[in-house]
Amino acid sequence: MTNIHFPTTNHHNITDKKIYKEDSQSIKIDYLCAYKRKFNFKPFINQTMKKSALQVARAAYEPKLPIVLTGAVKAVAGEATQSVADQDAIKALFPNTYGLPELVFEKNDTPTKGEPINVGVILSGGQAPGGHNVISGLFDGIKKINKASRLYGFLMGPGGFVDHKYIELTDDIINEYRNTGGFDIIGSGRTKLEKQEQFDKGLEILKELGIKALVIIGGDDSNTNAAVLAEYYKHINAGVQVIGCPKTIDGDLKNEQIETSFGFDTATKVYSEVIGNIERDCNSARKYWHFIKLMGRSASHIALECALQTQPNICIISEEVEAKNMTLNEVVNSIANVVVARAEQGNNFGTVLIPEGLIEFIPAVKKLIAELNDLLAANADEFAKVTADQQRQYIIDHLSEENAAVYESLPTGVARQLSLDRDPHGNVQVSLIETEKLLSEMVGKRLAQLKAEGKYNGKFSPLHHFFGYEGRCAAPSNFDADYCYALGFNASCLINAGVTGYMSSVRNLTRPSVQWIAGGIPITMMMNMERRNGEMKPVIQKALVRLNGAPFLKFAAQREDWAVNTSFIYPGPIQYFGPSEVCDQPTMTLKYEHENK
Ligand code: FBP
Repeated sequence: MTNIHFPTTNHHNITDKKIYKEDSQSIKIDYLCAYKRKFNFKPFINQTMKKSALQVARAAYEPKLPIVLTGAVKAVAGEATQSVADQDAIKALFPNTYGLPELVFEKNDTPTKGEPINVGVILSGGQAPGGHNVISGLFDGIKKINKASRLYGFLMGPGGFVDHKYIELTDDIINEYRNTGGFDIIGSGRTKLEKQEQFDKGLEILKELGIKALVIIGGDDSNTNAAVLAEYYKHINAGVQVIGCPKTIDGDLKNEQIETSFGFDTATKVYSEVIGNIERDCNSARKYWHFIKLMGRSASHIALECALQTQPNICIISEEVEAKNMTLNEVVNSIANVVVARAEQGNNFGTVLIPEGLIEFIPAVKKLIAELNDLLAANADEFAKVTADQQRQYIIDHLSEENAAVYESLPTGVARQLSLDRDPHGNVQVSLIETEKLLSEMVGKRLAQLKAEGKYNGKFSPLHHFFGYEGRCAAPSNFDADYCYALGFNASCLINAGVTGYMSSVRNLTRPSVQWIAGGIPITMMMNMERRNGEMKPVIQKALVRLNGAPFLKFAAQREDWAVNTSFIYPGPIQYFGPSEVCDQPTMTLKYEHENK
């Protein structure tokens, strides 16, 4: 029986009537759907879920844990830590959780049986393959500590925590979701947890359910919030631990201690498969230039990894554009030059990879966005009253002369997108900006100019693609299935060790999973101060592509060859069963980053 809970003051438990029939290929699960009507959320409620053959086979996959986590563990503490930058400011803001030591789990010869513990879990932000395995690892971990432990999932992200919407995650639910993609077990959301009222409201439900630890599975912003929440609960002696887990397909939540965020592996493999297919089509038809935008709100890790896997003719790396102080026209010219060079060899086709965050990295646009952020934050009420057709002029009138000129020079659609609502964390919603079309249009214009000057005589037919949502919920690769399960299981060990304000850390990831190292990293260690919505805030430092890092250098050493020659690689789909060299490879980014370690 599954208990569903309503956010009423009395918290009536409505016991579901469940009909559960199973045959070899399909499972029908039908739940009384009062719950669905109330929350408009269906974690497999009242759905007929037919399963594909792969889903059925994949359900039987047993993720491999680091060997150390298969028995009793003890937490071994290292030296006290400090934040990556702005130490005084971060220390002052986190007096209770700053400077904690790194932890590594080691085998414990005396097995310890823990007390039952109730734990809450939240999925926060964009989906990433493997989230369900983090939850199943956490579930198995707390049950191993004590069978009477219970896991509660807050619905649709941090909002469910604040609004007291939750579900108890029981064995039968967890088993439905093992090794599956998506976040649909409890849903996800982008509500920003930042206000004391939210923390206090959340604490009410934690107390009511006897929850002693909360696990927040999210990206840099959500883990920043986890650190703030951990600090607050420690400060008020709430008796609740907060643990983070590193999630994001973008790959930008990583550092010396967190080698990669989960989901990056699977998502980049999915995109690389499709890019490879496009390359093969491109090489067969020989008549199109494919402009492919890839997700990755800020950092270009996804584009870079896909380039390493598929060897396209061009891949723009936003961080390089910024470092070289390039203008949009210079980016366009660099693409046009390759189109011309290929046309000279009779090759009027090619592939261009574009990171979705590119526009924000063009230095002039970056300055403009910084001023826009402050302007919109400071004048939010006034701006809300400006009619849609007057907004452009309002912005131009209120910007500095330099930024107003840049704003005016952008295509209207792009300019408008820059001034639209930010996500709750203050980010421009770059996935809505059609950079691939903007660039191909500008390249087309440049080529027309060159043609008029007699410098180009080719044919340019662009096609456009955007890959992002296609990869975020894919069935996790073996790497992500194992990594995520280990992160969740490891989180249960951190809970059992009694710590708070830590991120679950599993390292040594280019080695077989049994050799992975498990432990915890104080979240404050990853923080610095950044300007957000017009104010300086403590945040986890985003990991951008390092231009002196091995993955970028490998790419840079080969890209001229890839540009003119057709050196495409076709990675094909993720393989879940078969030889290890096909099924268990980590990303090239991870491999190259580890090569010299
Ligand atoms: P997270 O940082 O929350 O993991 O999300 C990343 C991402 O997939 C970006 O790549 C993309 O820009 C954004 O989410 C899209 O957001 P939304 O899901 O709200 O459309």
